[in-house]
Amino acid sequence: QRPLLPPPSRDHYRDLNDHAYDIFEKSKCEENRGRTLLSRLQSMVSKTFSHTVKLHLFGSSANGMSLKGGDIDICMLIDDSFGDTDIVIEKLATMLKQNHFTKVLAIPSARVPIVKFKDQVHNLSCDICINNKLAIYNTRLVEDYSCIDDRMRPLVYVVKRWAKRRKINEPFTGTLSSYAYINMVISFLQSREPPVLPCLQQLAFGATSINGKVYGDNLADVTVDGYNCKYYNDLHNLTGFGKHNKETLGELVFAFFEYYARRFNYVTDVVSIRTGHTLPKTSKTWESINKKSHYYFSIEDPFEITHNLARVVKRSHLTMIISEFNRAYKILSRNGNLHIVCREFIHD
Ligand code: 3AT
Ligand code: MG
Repeated sequence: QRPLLPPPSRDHYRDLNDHAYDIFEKSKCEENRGRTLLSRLQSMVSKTFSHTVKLHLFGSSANGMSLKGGDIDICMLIDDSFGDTDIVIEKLATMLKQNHFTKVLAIPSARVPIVKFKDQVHNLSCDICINNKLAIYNTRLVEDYSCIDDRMRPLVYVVKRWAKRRKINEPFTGTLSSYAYINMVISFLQSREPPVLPCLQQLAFGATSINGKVYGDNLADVTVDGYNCKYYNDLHNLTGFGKHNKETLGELVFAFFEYYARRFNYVTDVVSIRTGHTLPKTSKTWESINKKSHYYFSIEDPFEITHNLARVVKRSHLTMIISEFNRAYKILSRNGNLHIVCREFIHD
C-alpha cells in the first residue's frame, strides 16, 4: 500500500465541510421530479397494455438523490401474456412516438432491455426497462441507508458531482455507474470506526448484534428473481446509529478519497455492502459474459451477488478511475478547494 498523505489543516477541514454542503445544496433537485411524467406514462401504458401493467420509478428519481438534469429511470412490471420482452419494448416505443416523445430508441438486446426517450416539454431524459424488480428493491435499500445517517446523502452528491465532472461516471464507455459509486460510499461508511452506517442485510439475519441487541433474526425471506432480498428495514430502531462517529461531512469527504486512493486493495478485494466489509476476490464466482472476462475491479451487487457492478471496467479505465481518486486526495491533502477537485475534466 502506498503511503498516506497528511490530512487538511483544521481551517481547511472547515472550508471542505462548507464546500461539500454547498455542492449538495446546489446539486439536489425537487423531490417530485419524474412523478408527473410517471403518471402521464402510466395512463398511456394502461390504455396500450392493460390496467394491470404498472410503472415504478427507481434509481435516483426514486431514492431522493438525483442531480439537476439527471435521467429518470422507470421500470414496467408486466406478465408473460404480453409476449417476449422485445415485442413489449417495440410496442412501448411505438406508444411513445405516437405521444410525441422525441429521440425514442428501443434497445431490446441489452442485458436489461430498455427504451430511451426524451420529454422535450420538461427537458427530461428517461429510460424504461421491463420487469427489473431487483432494481426496485436495490433502490429501496439505498434510500433506507440514506435515512439512517444525514451525512450519507450529501456525501453521495459530492461523489456523483465529482465523478460526472471528471468523466468517470460513464458505464457505456467503461467507467462506473452512479449506483456503483453509491455502493462504494455505503461500504466506506460501514467501514468507519465507529461505523456511520450499519449493514442492514447482516442485521436481517440476526448475524450482528449492536450493543448486545440482536436485530431482525426472525425476518421472513424475500425472494426476487431467485435472489434473497431481505434486509433489516425497521429504521426507527436505527435512528442515531451513527452518532458515536463524530466525523464531519468534510472529514468524511477526505477520508472517502483516501480510502479509494490508498487503502482499498483493488487487486485482491471486493466491495460488498451485503456483508459490511470487503471480501477476498478468491471467495467470489461471478456470472460472466465470456470465460476470459477479467474483473479488474469488483463491486458485489447487494442482492444479485453473482453480478459485479464494475464488470465493464477494463484495466485502462480502472487506472483512470484510481488516478482521479489520487488527484482528489492530493488536492485536498494540500488544502486545495473541493470545487477544484470537482472541476470539469478537459481532454488535452
Ligand atoms: P443518476 O442520478 O442517474 O446518475 P442513479 O442513482 O439513478 O444515478 P444509476 O442511474 O446508475 O443511478 O442507476 C439506476 C439504477 O439502475 C440503480 C440500479 O437499480 C440499476 N443499476 C445501475 N447500475 C447498475 C449495474 N451496473 N448493474 C445492475 N444494476 C444497475
Ligand atoms: Mg439514474
